[in-house]
Amino acid sequence: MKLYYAPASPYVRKVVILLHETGLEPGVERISSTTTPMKSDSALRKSNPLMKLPALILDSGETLYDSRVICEYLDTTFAGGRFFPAAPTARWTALRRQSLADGLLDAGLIVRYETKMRPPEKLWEEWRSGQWAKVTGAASEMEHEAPQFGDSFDIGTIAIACALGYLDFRYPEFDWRDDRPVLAAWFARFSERPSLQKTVPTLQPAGR
Ligand SMILES: N[C@@H](CCC(=O)N[C@@H](CS)C(=O)NCC(=O)O)C(=O)O
Repeated sequence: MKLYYAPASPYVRKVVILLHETGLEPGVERISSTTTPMKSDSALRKSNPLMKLPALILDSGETLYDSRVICEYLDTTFAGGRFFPAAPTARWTALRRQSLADGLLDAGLIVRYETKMRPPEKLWEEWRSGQWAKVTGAASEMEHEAPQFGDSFDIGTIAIACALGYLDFRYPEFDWRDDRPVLAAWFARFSERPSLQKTVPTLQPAGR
C-alpha cells in the first residue's frame, strides 16, 4: 500500500496511528505531498480528485479517501474492528466523536487558510470568527465529554487527540487547556501511547 501523506496533517495522523497500532506501518510506502486549495499536488489529483490528504493506494490499484474511509478500511481488514466498535451505542458515540473532532479540524483549517494564505485585503472577519467559534465550541464539548472517555482507544478518541494535537501545533497561542482541565489531563495521558508519540505533527517528514 502507498499513502499520500504530510507529517503536519491531522487527518493523515489518524491513519498513521492506525498503521502503527496494526503493525502495518513499516510496509506502507509514503508519498510525501504538499497541497492546498490554491496550489494542489498534481500527482495526488490523479489518485484523489478532491486533491486532499490522506489518500491510500491499495495493492489492487484502487485508491481510498478520505481519512474516515481509510481508517475504517484498515480497521475492518487488519484489526478485526478494534477501533470502530460494533455494538450500536459505542459505535455511534465513537463515530460522532470522530465527526466532532474532524469538524473542529475542518474549521481550524479554514481559519488557517483564511489568515495565512488569503490576501489580507480579502479577509472576511465574520467568516473567520464564525469558523473559530466552531473550533472553541467543539473543544468545549470535548471537555464536557472527557469524563466519559476513560481508557477508550477507538476512532472517536483517536480523532479527538489528533484535533487537540493540531491545535497545539498550529494554534499554540490558543490556550485551550485553560478552562478545559479534564480534557487536558486526558490528552496528556492519551498522548503517552507510542503510536501518538511517533506521530506528533512536524513540518518535515519524520525519520521512520
Ligand atoms: N475530510 C478529509 C479532510 C482532508 C483535508 O482537508 N486534508 C488537508 C490536509 S490537512 C488537505 O489536503 N487540504 C488541501 C485542500 O483542501 O485542498 C479527511 O478526513 O481526509
